[in-house]
Amino acid sequence: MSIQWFPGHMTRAKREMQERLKMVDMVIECRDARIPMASINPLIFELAKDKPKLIVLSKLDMSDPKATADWMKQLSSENTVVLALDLLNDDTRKKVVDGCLLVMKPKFERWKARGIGARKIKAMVVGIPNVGKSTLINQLAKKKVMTTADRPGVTMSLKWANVHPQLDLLDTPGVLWPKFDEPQTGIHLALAGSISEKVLPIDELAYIAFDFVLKHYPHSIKNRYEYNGSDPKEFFEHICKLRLYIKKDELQIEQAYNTFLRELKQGTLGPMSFEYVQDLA
Ligand SMILES: Nc1nc2c(ncn2[C@@H]2O[C@H](COP(=O)(O)OP(=O)(O)OP(=O)(O)O)[C@@H](O)[C@H]2O)c(=O)[nH]1
Ligand SMILES: [Mg+2]
Repeated sequence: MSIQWFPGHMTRAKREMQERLKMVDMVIECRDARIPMASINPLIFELAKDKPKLIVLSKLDMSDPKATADWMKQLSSENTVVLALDLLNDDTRKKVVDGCLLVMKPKFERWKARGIGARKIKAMVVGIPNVGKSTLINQLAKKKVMTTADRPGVTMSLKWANVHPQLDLLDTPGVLWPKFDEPQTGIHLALAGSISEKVLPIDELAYIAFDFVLKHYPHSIKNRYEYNGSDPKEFFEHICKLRLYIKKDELQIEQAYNTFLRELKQGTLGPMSFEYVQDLA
């Protein structure tokens, strides 16, 4: 399966982000807790590699708690602090501000040694589409300063927000990269909703998703769809009958694919992750 999705605004955004990176003290990298590997943007990762970094694993509420705990350990390092958050419900403001202060501490100390007083932190919020960058900024600002929606490609330009006495945040558009080296990456992005579904062959993705869920979370299939078998064709036909996706005696199989993928992506089947530390090569 070959997946490509790189709208024009992303090329522009990448160029602008490269410019603005020089002016910021640190980077807040939002990743989806369900896909902490596929939601790394290698372009940004490379550009920002020397900056202090706070990684925020968003959508904690939708992820597999065990898998996310493993990722938090795996991703922490000397100049990287990792938080896992349900951005909509956790005490996001306090945790993110504390995380920024912690990761900036060595820099503050260097400034102090050179006689420069502590000043407001300027942080750029980066990440692939739909991971919650604008949501995080709104939670910090305690009001809706950025537009958010459950589809990729909502934010189209860079915008500063004054969110806290110690912190200014720069919202950026979700940026992907022109080509995925690993087809697996594209599949994971699609399962989590960070790539437009229109660029994918829906039947292929639905079959892959079914096999994955059956392997890792078999109970969710049983509970949600009252299906006990293991045959994808039979499963999607079963959904058609269960949900009455039938027109003139014909099963509307595409509708079953769409329903299953949508419910998976929205977390209706229960919390699950699509990537595990154990699968790292
Ligand atoms: N359940 C859950 N939903 C979240 C969380 N964080 C964000 N969302 C939802 O995810 C969707 C995308 O959020 P946005 O803040 O628009 O994402 P973005 O990264 O700014 O997306 P782009 O601007 O398209 O790059 C919205 O519907 C949010 O409500 C979370 O922690 N848990
Ligand atoms: Mg946004």
